[in-house]
Amino acid sequence: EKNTPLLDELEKGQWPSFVTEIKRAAVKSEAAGELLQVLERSYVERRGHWKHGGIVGVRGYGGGVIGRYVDEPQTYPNVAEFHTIRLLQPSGWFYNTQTLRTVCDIWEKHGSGLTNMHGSTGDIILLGCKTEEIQPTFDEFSEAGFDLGGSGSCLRTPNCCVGPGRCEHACYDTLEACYNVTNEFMDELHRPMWPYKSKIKFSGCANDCTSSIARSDCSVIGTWRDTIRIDQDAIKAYVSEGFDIQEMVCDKCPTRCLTFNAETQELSVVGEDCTRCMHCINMMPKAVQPGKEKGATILIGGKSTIVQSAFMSWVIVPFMKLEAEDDFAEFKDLMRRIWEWWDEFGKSRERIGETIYRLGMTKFLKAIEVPPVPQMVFRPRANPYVFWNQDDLDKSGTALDGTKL
Ligand code: SRM
Ligand code: SF4
Repeated sequence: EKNTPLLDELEKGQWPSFVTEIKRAAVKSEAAGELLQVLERSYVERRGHWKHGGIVGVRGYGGGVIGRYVDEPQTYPNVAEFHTIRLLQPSGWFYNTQTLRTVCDIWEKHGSGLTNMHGSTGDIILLGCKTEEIQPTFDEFSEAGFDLGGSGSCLRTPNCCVGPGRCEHACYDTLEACYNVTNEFMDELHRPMWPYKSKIKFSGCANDCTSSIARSDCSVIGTWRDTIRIDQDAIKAYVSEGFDIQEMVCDKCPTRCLTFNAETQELSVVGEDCTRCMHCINMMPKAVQPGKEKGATILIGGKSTIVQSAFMSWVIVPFMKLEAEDDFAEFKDLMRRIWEWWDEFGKSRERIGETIYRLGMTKFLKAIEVPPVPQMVFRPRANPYVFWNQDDLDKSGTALDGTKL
């Protein structure tokens, strides 16, 4: 066992440590052992030792494997090639233990044994594969019922919230939608052909547990078309427990569409003013539920920071039903029209949101044959990750970290 004093420090905090996990893997895997050495050295020298790129992959596919090489292969022969393989995850990350064992067994046989379950797009990530082992790894996973995930300028692995699998808020079956749409677009997923990547995420309601609005080019967010349902007996039960409905719910409703009558202890809503934000439902799940006519809002353009800064996606279809195969067909048609326009006009490394930003929403809507409606947002909000609280500001208008505002 080699000395890794800096990595050892990382095991001392209160959270489970990736260092501990890599050390456990190193008992069986020489690659994992060498990975610890490379990492320790990077902390000492304060520089990385990984090179990125190179064409590696499996027959018939263009993406799914990302090339990684260490910059001193003679010193670290076991991680000289340390490629990453992405596998499509099951919707909602539901596995039985037998499936998990299969994943681990195949991966220990062919690779470093290290995984990242799950990567932040959603895939099963297998870390550290030699070039010669990529095809045999894929073949065996393929036999076991798995397929490669997305990487490069293609559709990335679609992802969904746990939805009706465990959550009463779900306004459509996110698991089915994700599975159905992923299967339809296998070609787009496996063969990079676009200006850059494109992501779809499915959230069952406006709580948006996949953070689709900030992390996907197309966000599919559950909603309802009619009015929230209120159970007045359950409202009274909340009151009797000492819950302050006026302060905690009505005063925090963004459109002030709720009224609580303290005398009758009844809650009422002006349906057309409600923006379906989920606040009242989150606060009183036993008393308030979504309406009955459920579906999803389709939003476009979310992404991270490069080219034009971070965008949050914005509404293009306020309501679409997502139940029957016909509904899914409508969604898939829409996606095809969107990608066709972007493929024609998008510049290299430009996400769809950035192409719309550059050329204008009018041109985009015309091309995808979606009529303008008032629910559409004028333009995306930028910087979804940066929030300033009053406490963070001092009187001179400088943030505590020194940034001039
Ligand atoms: Fe990412 C680039 C890893 C999820 C936005 N991302 C990269 C590169 C290629 C950067 C690099 O050279 O190191 C990484 C390659 C990794 C490798 O060698 O395997 C990389 N991104 C990852 C993963 C593996 C991190 C993780 O461990 O979870 C995630 C994919 C795992 C998976 O498939 O499950 C991963 N990347 C994301 C997400 C989150 C998401 O998908 O929900 C984002 C924000 C959403 C988005 O796409 O905008 C994201 N990655 C980026 C971007 C910025 C794109 C943009 O248009 O602004 C880049 C490009 C860059 O930084 O130059 C990038
Ligand atoms: Fe439940 Fe909504 Fe979160 Fe999905 S996004 S898990 S439906 S709260």
